[in-house]
Amino acid sequence: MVRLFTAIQLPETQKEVLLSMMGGLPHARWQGKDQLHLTLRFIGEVDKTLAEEIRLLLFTISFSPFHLCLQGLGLFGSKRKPRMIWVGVEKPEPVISLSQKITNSLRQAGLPPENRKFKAHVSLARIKGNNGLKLPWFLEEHQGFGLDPFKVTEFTLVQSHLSHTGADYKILERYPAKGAQ
Ligand code: 2AM
Repeated sequence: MVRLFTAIQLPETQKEVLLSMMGGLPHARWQGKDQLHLTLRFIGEVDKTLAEEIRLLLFTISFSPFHLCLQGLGLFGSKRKPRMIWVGVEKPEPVISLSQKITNSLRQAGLPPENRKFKAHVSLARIKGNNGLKLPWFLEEHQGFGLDPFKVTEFTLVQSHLSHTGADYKILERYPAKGAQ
């Protein structure tokens, strides 16, 4: 079995800025540089035959290049028990549209849509335990945060290996936007 998801990879310069924000929060497990990405659709565990079918099927998706602007911080989980700190996307419509195209295409391989509503984000840190007053401080500190837009010219199919040290991601395939080959 292989654990798959589709994602937009971030330029090195954007990752460097995100890395520079990390720190100062007890109980936060920050994402490493190679773990930073924007998930378009989580697929999960599939057998190797289906994985190959998915790899080929995703080539049928047609999308135009678009600009993506990472902006703002948010939390998953409740206010009292936050699970994750993430960076959001300004004007996420093209990302949502691409995610929907992937979901529609994956139906042809018999994969139902995800239960949870899609929220365009880049995960920064998983939070374990109580951060006390530090988390509001962190959010306050980075209020108004935003990066320069970058051009998305492809999306990727990624394999995830889970281990006790965290997730290790390997890009299996790249799918260029129209005119970006
Ligand atoms: P996250 O960043 O919000 O945790 C690989 O696991 C990627 O797929 C992660 O970026 C993760 O999102 C995302 N993902 C979405 N749904 C998932 C799920 N049900 N289980 C694990 N990862 C999921």
